[in-house]
Amino acid sequence: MSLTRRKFLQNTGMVAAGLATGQQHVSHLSHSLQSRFMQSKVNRYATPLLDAQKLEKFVDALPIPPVIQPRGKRSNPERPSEQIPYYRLSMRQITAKVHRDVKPTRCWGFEGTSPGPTLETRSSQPLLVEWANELPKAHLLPVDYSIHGSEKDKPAVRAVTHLHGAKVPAKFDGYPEDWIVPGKSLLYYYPNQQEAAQLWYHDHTLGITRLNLYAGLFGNYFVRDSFEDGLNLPKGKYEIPLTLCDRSFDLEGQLSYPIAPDPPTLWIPEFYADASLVNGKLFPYLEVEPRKYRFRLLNAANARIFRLALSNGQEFYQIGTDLGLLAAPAPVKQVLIAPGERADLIIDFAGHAGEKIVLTHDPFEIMQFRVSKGPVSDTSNMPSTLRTISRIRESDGVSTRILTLGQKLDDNNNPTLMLLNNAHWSDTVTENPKLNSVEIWNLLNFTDDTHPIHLHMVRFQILDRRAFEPEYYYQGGRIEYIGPAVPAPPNEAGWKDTVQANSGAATRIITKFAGYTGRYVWHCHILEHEDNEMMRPYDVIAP
Ligand SMILES: [Cu+2]
Repeated sequence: MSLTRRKFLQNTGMVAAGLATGQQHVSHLSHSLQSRFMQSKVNRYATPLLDAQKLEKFVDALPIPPVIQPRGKRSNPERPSEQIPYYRLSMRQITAKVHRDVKPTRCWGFEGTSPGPTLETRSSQPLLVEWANELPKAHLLPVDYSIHGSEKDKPAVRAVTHLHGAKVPAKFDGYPEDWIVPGKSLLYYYPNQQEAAQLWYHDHTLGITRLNLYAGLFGNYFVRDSFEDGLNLPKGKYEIPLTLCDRSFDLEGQLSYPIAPDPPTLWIPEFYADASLVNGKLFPYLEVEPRKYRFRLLNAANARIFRLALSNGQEFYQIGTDLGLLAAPAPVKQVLIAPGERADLIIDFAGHAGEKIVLTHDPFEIMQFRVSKGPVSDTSNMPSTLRTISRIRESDGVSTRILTLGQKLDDNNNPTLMLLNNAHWSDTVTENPKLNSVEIWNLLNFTDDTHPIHLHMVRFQILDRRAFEPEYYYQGGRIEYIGPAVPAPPNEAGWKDTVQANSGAATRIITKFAGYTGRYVWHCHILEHEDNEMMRPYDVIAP
């Protein structure tokens, strides 16, 4: 335990209390405290900020990241006689134009763009990616050396890429400690033995993931399959990726990330800004035809949960979740998408020829759709049933793990770190499911935040969410439910890899640990939380 951590524990009396009850470290931050915290410690920027809301909106066309082509073929590490596509994606410092009236922004991207290029592949088509760190030696953003894994003896610039949603052998998963320095690269093998889905690649370096993603290190990776092809969903120029993240800029157009001013930590508990980039642009517009479009949404923000709707109140359809299609389209008027999650949407602009429709997040405008006059012919289809999703039966679960989501506070009730099951990253592994076993994980959230919890390697289903009384748990480890078990709504009833675990609720997920044995991680996808201990290794062990 570092001195810093011990000091916090002693300051808050958590060491003694913890020994007495076994339930230490789990604390509850009230809304008023949280807002006081936000005012007192957050929003500290080194330089004045650009008021992005004052920029002229909808003056830049929505960029679509290019699709990357393989550089050639190389041997499959599993079957050396087979030649498979080989890609190379290099991380470099670049400049980007985020808006017509904002000066060019220094950021980090892959192959010269942020978001990086989109990788398109097919189910069961294995491939290799060489992730090359060609970044400069100095970080773009202030590094907090008091965070675990990010101490002064580590080089400031480190990177390791994880393919979110991929079922891959552990050594190619982008383990947070497998980072490399500028000038080095990692050759990763992706079997793609999984169904069609929107995956995404992003940095996962221990202690600085929030900074590396903020700088721009992420991109999309689509797995396609013949089943999905057969549905005749909108495709080609009618299928558009929308990658969202919020950012702050200084008056020179440079990325600005706030720091807490009090030593010893620069860490802030969550990053929020009131302007959002879509595919790297602020307030872009997209010209569309009066017909159906398929939008592949990705929330790549550090902490922002987007509540997306259309300005005309129009209904649209969610047809897929993190790991592929739902059983049937779910009609929605808004969609709530947390960091790490994906949403596959169909919006039908037929009947709206000539209109301008804005995609909104609560009171904020995100982007504009300009519907052309038409008429057009639309031969695409949105079937009323999409596919069969067999539910994993609760009775197949060999065990239920109770896992707490908590935080530690300092004397002033400011969060100092976030914890899963009261354990630190470096503590002994406690989650060790057997390969091909089914487990239920019951996530008890003792904080005021929704935590998007992500498990690597597996796909899971949401069983239910249910309010519980924290006091009973503090006092005796008893889960006292105080509300009905609410099953996942239709638009969450598919295969997931990230789940919104809401405040005061027990969120139960069920999964079969199919795939590979080895060491993976599970963590909160609020990147400030993930970097400050809300991440744990887990082992899939041989049965
Ligand atoms: Cu969290």
